[in-house]
Amino acid sequence: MAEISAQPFSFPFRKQEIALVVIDMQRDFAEPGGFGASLGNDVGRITKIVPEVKRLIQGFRDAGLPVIHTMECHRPDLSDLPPAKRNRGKPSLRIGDEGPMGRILIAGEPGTAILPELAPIEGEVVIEKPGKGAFYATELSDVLKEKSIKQLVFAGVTTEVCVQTTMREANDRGYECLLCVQATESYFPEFKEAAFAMIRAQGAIVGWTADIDDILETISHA
Ligand code: C5J
Repeated sequence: MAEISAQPFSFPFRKQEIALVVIDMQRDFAEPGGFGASLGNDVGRITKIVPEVKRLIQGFRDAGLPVIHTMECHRPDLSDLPPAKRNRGKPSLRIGDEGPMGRILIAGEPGTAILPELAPIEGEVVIEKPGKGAFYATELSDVLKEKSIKQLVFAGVTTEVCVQTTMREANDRGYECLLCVQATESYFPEFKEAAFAMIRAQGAIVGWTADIDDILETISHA
């Protein structure tokens, strides 16, 4: 069986069962004036990984493997936004407020869109999610079942929030999860490293981590 060189040990690669999930590569997390910046974060950290995320997506497309994108966003009437989420912290702009790129994290607004360099192409699934995890209140489980997917490679932002939450949700649902080290980022470098360590500890208790070139190398021979 083909393997991807990974930590804490090789990831068993099954071509018919694998998909890439790109988490929340949205303008709201990567550009000034968006949600990430409103929380006081350095969004420049996120834009730096765009070329690597693009390379990973292209590798999956070239290998004929599915790519799934997620977007953290809410309905314009905020009916899927619990007050506990809207009121959390002291951002300069709250979810639903009008910002320089439209209403913060609201479906259909310019700032909520996926970065143009990473835009989904025809046929790729886009999951709109109101939570940090991509399984909560979405159709993701049904999509994966319908495609007989059992292995998920993860990219996107932020490592310790939406990426790790989704990996944990997926792990509990029986998916084998692999996080691409170069294609994920956090506003906090120490949290990114801690997330990698937590994921692969105790014999891959949540999943695996791997370098992008090792992933691309294996899938290119698929
Ligand atoms: C956050 C995310 N950090 N996509 N969202 O609020 O990680």
